[in-house]
Amino acid sequence: MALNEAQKNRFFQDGYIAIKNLITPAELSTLRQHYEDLALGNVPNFPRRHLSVRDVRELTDMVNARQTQALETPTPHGRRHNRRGTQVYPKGEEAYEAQRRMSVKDPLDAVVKMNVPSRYDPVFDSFVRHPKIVDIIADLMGPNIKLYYDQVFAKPPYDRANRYHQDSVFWSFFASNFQITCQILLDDSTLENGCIRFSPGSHNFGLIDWEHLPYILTEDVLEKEVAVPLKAGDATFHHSLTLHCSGPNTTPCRRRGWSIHYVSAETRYIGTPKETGHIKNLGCLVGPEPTNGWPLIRGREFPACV
Ligand SMILES: O=C(O)CCC(=O)C(=O)O
Repeated sequence: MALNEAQKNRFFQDGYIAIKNLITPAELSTLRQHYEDLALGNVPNFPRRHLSVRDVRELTDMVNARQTQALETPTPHGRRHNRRGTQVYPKGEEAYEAQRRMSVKDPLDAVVKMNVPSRYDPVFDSFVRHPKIVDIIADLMGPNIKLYYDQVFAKPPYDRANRYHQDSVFWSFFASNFQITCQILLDDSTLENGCIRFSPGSHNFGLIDWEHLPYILTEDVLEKEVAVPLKAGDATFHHSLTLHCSGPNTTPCRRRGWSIHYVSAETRYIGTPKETGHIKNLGCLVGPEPTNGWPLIRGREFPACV
């Protein structure tokens, strides 16, 4: 057992736990080096479509803004949050609009997100299978574990806040709403550079769609929000129903968090044809179809499941 009873209880009570020093400084520096190789195009088979870079996203934002102008003006939502349409996000990004539009000197600072590094890099792959992570997942989820997906939230200098969400809202093709994300910090995360923030106990609210989100994020719920600043090499583990967000990066330094999303191998896949097409494009399958298509990390597979 990797977690003690108190840690397990805390995960199921709050919907998340933080683990200090999950990886060693040497492991951290290897991961950073391999991240750089992927990001800078030194890994020839890594498709560029798996990288979101700032310029492209800013353009996309501008197009979206034109289409949803009525929703774009933020209004206060509690003391420390704003609301844009039905989206609730930490305050503070507005002050950094000009810095966000400045061109970057270091190409790594253009990266907003990297998708599925574990599919293309043996070091990332070895970590998604590493007992020090998988033992914790097994303690919380059971012995049969698959990898759904992994992604690096790179949060470049002056990047925007990440809105409040439940991961399960994006994953309706799974018949269960219990997946677990392990996020390993590749840089120190602080209140200033947009550390992750959780709404403790919110995994007990059930699945909440976007339309209803602002009505669950009431003043009393938002007041209980817990920001979790961590050192590089530390990690958080969170339930896929736990409401979470991250603040804007108000600093000139990036804040990378590598999120590894695990799913129980006993989870039925119920995706529509459209979702199945989307999943095939994501590049996270090892089989031809989503049913029995995701990489087995530990234990065994089940019929009609992932
Ligand atoms: O790092 C972030 O900003 C957000 C992370 C997140 O939403 C996740 O890992 O599910």
